[in-house]
Amino acid sequence: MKNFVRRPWDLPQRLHTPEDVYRDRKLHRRRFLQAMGMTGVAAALPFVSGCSEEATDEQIEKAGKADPLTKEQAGVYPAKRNDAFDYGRKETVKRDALEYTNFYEFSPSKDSWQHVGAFKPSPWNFEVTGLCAKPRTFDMDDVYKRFSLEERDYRHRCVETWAMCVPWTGFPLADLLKLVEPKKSAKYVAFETFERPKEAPYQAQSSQYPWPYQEGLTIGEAMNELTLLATGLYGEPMPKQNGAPIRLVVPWKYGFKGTKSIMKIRLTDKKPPTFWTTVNAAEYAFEANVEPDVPHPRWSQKTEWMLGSKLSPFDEGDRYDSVIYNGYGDYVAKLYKS
Ligand SMILES: Nc1nc2c(c(=O)[nH]1)N[C@H]1C(S)=C(S)[C@@H](COP(=O)(O)O)O[C@H]1N2
Ligand SMILES: [Mo]
Repeated sequence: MKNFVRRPWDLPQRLHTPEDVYRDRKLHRRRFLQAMGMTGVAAALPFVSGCSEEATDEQIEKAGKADPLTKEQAGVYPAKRNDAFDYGRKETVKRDALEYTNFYEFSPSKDSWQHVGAFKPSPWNFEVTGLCAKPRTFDMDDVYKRFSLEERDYRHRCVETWAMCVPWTGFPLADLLKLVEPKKSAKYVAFETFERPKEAPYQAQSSQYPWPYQEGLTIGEAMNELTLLATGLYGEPMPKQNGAPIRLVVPWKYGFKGTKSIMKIRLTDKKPPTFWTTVNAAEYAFEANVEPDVPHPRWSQKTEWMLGSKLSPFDEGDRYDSVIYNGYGDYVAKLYKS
């Protein structure tokens, strides 16, 4: 939990946070206090809450930073923005997207940035295999040299109902698949991450889970122009906790499809097993498109809340109605017409 009211001896937040963010947070704080019935005199009390020290933006950024930029990377960031995409909402504050993440290999509690210290995302190779004419292995310098990277503003929707709007740096997965020349028989693409219990503490602790994390798409979904392999976030190389050095981004599907830290891409004729369908098929389907009218067995999917907008678990946050295909129907609805 966060400190909602700073103590007199703390550095004022505005000294290390851009002014608009600071103003935003103050607004949220006021709303929270109002929701708790603490207005007027009570809101002026300096010790309303204070469970633990709030990390600074710098601490969070530093914890997630991979190695210094290589020559190849340095030329890439920030990549040219693709203006065809915009959120239609306010961009999520960087700090919030780096602080609150799902990356079970490190932690089941959204705080992976605190547990990625031993993770080594470079050097990094990933192989592309299976039903294709030219299987091959890429290292990250290959990726930076061979593909044309761009920045895209995408909405992201987690199956747990939180959402964010963030600028990814990446390139269409289709560009990579074309290079390896998929065979006609390839109907699915499977993605797999690492198995490194020495670097990933929760992977070491939770042998009941079917590591390594795996996901899959149909070949049509994988070739769709929206589907990205992302190497960066907010104009910089991908923070460790967001999936360094390369991850999948599939913005019309629930976030768990977006495999982080990919080590294998495999073309196959069979629907691949996936991490969450193996853990709980009744709750996490293979297709996993954002569909507001299809409730999760334990909660409604009709609305979503924006990361960074809740100041306590009791706060509603900024809520929006969820949209079919997360609003990307123009690009993908055709995939699901039978
Ligand atoms: N390897 C791996 N990839 C993963 C996950 C994970 O636990 N492990 N979590 C998924 C889930 S549930 C979501 S919502 C997104 C979150 O991406 P973000 O933390 O960068 O916002 O990553 C997905 N990719
Ligand atoms: Mo998620």
